[in-house]
Amino acid sequence: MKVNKRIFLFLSVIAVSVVCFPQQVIQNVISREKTSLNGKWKYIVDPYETGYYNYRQQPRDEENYFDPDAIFNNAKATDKTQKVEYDFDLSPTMNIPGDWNSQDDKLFYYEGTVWFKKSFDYAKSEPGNRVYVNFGAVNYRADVYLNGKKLGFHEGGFTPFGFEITKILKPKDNFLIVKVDNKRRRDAVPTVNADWWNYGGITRDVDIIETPASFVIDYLIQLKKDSGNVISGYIRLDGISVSGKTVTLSIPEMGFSRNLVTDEKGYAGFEFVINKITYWSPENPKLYNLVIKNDKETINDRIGFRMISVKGHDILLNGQPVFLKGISIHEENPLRGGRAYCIEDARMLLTWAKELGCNFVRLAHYPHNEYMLRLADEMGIMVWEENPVYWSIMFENETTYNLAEKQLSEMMSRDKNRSSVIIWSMANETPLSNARIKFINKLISYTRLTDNTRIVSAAMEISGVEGKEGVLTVNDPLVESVDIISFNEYIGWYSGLPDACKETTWEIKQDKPVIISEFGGDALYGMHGDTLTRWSEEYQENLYKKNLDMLGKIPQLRGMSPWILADFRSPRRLLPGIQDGWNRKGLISEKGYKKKAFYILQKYYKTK
Ligand code: GCB
Repeated sequence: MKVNKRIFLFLSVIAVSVVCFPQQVIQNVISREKTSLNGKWKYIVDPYETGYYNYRQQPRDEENYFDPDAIFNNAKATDKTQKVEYDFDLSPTMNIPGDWNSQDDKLFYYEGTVWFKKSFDYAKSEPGNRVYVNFGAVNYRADVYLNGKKLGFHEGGFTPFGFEITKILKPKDNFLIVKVDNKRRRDAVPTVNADWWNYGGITRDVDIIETPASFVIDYLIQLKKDSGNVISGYIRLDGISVSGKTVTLSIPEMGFSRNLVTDEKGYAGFEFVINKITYWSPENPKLYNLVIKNDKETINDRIGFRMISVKGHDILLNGQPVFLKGISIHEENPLRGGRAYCIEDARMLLTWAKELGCNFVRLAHYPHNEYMLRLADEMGIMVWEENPVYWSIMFENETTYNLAEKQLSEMMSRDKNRSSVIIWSMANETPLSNARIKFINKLISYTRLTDNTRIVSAAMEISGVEGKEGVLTVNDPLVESVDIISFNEYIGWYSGLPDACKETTWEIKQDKPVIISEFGGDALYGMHGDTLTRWSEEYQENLYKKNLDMLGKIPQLRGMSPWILADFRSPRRLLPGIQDGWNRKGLISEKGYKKKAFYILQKYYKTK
């Protein structure tokens, strides 16, 4: 291959910039001034990453010349002698947001690189304004280019990121190109093995956000820890002159309004006493309008105020003991067989949870889209949010730790204003080792330092008590570090038959509340048999009955989130005619039909 020839052919266009732009996470993207880039995007499937690596396997975005073979350059042959081996204009389109697996049959099992392109014009409403591009999430790694310039990359499939594009944006004919790569990696978070579909693509909203030269990039507002009437938080400006600015914060319904003056970093903390607050709760999910006014911008949000804590065996919501009637949920719309991404998907899933009688959901096993949290706020559903530290990630690897902490911090940053979020979960079913306990304890320290108002937990595993037949416990040093002891148990499915529940007792010595973060078993909707026939609805129904009887005897039991609301896709589930690529532990089938066990749990929750 002769690189020189290529340079010659495209001499008219000079060097690509490799400077990356800082990543910025903007608080409350949903209610900002924005232009959606959702809709049809062109895409090119590139399994060998030809558009990214040259034939010496060097990234083309590190070359110091214009390379037409670099797909992010969106090159076009301009005379008959030229050769360009791709063409977005001749390529198919796909809906964004949306995973590629459910939109193109050829990509159902695909794990690799797909390039996406969106062209757009953009006229700023004021010349001095700044402009950002924001992605709700891209699974798993995104390399982002605008008009041939690299904006940067983001790793982690479930959290938002964005870049400022003020200097590159043109009024006409911008082309935004994203290289999306969902190859699983041993050192990534999550790692190569997980029990869910590795949906690839730009799976959440893409927006252009326009802001004044200095703008409120972030804010926090909540009840101060251990206080029922002190509202505290901060606002933070970003821009060139952020010092000494006045920003007004008001909650009209409380008759509250205050001017905050920023320090030299653009930060203004606040703390004020409000004596009459209607607390947010599942029974009365009261949200207050919050208005933040800064010079030329107004930001609106809806905020609930509530206290959550643990005391002895109890979980206290606004000072009162509460039982978490929950269900686990994957971010999937089973009816569509793809990633859930919009408010309608969220409404379907959370309405099912409400019908079941839930006041709590566990959003497993990674941060779900923001609509879920906002709707949970509105519907009065408490939420467990989870970092994708799942099974056997590389606990001894520093890169892996950094990736885990980054995703945790992005999740916490996005959802810190949601009253529905009561629990930050660090991990799920991770194998005991020194490296792992160090890793998770470090995440816990990070979490507590960042947010002292919520509860910390992790889904742990169980083991037998030595010398005591049929007695189970949680023998994991993590029980000392978490606020709530949560564990997954599969008695009647992975261990023994449902009747084994009758012979099982629990010995949990810590004076902490206990949540069963998972239990359950598979059933194919419409398959019937006796209570011993695997995969039948009757088996699952009986398994629920027996487990609920057994778990009810744990004195510290303060909640549960059985596995799982609806059947979900998993490449690990291979049994033809029954699983066909679906994990069948749903209480609702992939077509939306309720299985018998649904009604058992619903009845149980009525008594709670
Ligand atoms: C578990 C995992 C969950 C699986 C589930 C199952 O323990 O936490 O991700 O999907 O079991 O169905 O086996």
